[in-house]
Amino acid sequence: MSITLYHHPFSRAATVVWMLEEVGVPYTLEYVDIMKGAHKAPAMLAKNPMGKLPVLTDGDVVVTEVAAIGLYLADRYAAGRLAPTLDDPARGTYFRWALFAPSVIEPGSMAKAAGWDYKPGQAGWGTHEAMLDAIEAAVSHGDYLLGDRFSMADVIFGGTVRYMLRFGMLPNRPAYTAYAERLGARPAAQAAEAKNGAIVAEHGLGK
Ligand SMILES: N[C@@H](CCC(=O)N[C@@H](CS)C(=O)NCC(=O)O)C(=O)O
Repeated sequence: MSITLYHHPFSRAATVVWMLEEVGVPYTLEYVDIMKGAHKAPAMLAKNPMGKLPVLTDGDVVVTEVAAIGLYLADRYAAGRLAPTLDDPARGTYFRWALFAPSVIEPGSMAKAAGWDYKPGQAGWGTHEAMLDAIEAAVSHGDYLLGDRFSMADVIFGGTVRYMLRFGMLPNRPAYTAYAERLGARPAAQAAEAKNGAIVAEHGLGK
């Protein structure tokens, strides 16, 4: 099997590079020029009808959605290390926070930023304040979401938190920033940042 990540450094694919570095499997990065609409080309739409990045292929398997990609990679290549094993009750907490990122943090932050009018009891992401408190609770039981054990849930959830802190989409609560700093200090996170940065430089994107 060979892994290819269809990638642009200014997209959520940047977080998938961090995932791949944590997993430690060989992979190829395929640059997709989203500025020129290359993610909407027929060959890309055949892989992801949403016309969005990231897209990861592993042999004939196509995986989209950042959280799904992370959970897939951890189960397939790092079971028991980055994903709790099937019989480990920690899997409950692992899935809980991994899926909280795309189903609550992302739409909740978007709703807040765009000033959407919605009913918190009907919208799955609830109130913004409750979401902020839930994030704080999740990162306050130890260094990581599973306590002292780092997992792929931290890359999924933590990747979202790090991104949103960087762009001012979450308030700088001390528990958030301490968690983000712990994650950013990981060698795999730094290796990913270097790879993403090299691609920014190679394509002259930083100007
Ligand atoms: N739910 C998707 C979101 C993917 C997404 O929105 N990707 C953005 C880049 S971060 C994109 O491709 N935007 C370009 C577009 O929609 O045209 C995921 O978690 O992967």
